[in-house]
Amino acid sequence: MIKSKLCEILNIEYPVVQGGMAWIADAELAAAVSNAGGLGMIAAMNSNGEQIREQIRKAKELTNRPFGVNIMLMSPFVKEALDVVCEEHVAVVSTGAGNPTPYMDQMMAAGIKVMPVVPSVAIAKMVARKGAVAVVAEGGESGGHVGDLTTMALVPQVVDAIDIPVVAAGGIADGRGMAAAFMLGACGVQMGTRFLTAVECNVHENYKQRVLNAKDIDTIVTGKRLGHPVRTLKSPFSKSLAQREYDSTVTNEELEQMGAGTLRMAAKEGDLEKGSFMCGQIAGLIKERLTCAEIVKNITEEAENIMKGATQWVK
Ligand code: TUI
Repeated sequence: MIKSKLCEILNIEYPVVQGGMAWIADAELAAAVSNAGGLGMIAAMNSNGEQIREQIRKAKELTNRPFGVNIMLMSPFVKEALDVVCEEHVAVVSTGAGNPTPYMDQMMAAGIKVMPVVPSVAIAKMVARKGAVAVVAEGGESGGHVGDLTTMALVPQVVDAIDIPVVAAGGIADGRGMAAAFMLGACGVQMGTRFLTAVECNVHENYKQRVLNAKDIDTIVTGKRLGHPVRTLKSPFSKSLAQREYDSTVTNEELEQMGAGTLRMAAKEGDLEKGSFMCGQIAGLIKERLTCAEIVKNITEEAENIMKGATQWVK
């Protein structure tokens, strides 16, 4: 049994957090992960306050265990999202795609445990100073909006820089990755791509199939020119976007316009031509559909066995 400080702080059984994937991480997925003993996360993404409230209430009906909400800070509805998570007394809030420090006082005053996703040591230090209970150090192997550093380089540097628990994210989908994260000093893992193909994940079937069929080199990062790099599966859409990024006759506004609504098209409609299939580099490792309970239990047990066996290397 792996018990870490993260389990104590978040009141969970296994140190496994589900990433707050936009258009994908709904109340059903979050509740399934929390019922499995991990920490499920509802993605607030670009939803308005009432839509977020509905998802939170649904999750409360589906689980008695703690769950969280991920607030995407580029959303036009950040203020509404903050008010709703406070009113609904959500146990944990993680943030992504921006600096959450201006919003942390409000959440902490409402008793929420704030666990920001950070792409660098500087932001990790900032949020730790402000009162975060833990941070998720997310490497650029992950899907969606990515930072520059890899998980391998980021996690130990964040661990050394702050004295609150660090959760590793990016490129982790099995017990080997989890054990490696612990060796880097993390005390938990967050996974998104792994939960994409979970039985309880309501993402479109075409999206699941694309993840299950993906090879190691099947993802691409676009959006660097716009200041928000995003990792997706290679597709007709992402390849054409990548091409246009290098075309100086295409304006930034045109590029932004090209991306609008494409994640919804992938997640809800399974549009293989026009959709943006956000996905991490570890997709190549994911070959089966498991329940959230199997994912959480298997990865933790596998990590435990690897860590127990690690003494074989020490003579
Ligand atoms: O946020 C994520 N992953 C995401 S958000 C998202 S929705 C989206 N869709 C289209 C374009 C952009 C976003 C899909 N995937 N992961 C956590 C994360 N946070 N990665 C990087 C960051 C981050 C970046 C900058 C956190 C803080 C930060 O601060 C910069 C600053 O100082 O403002």
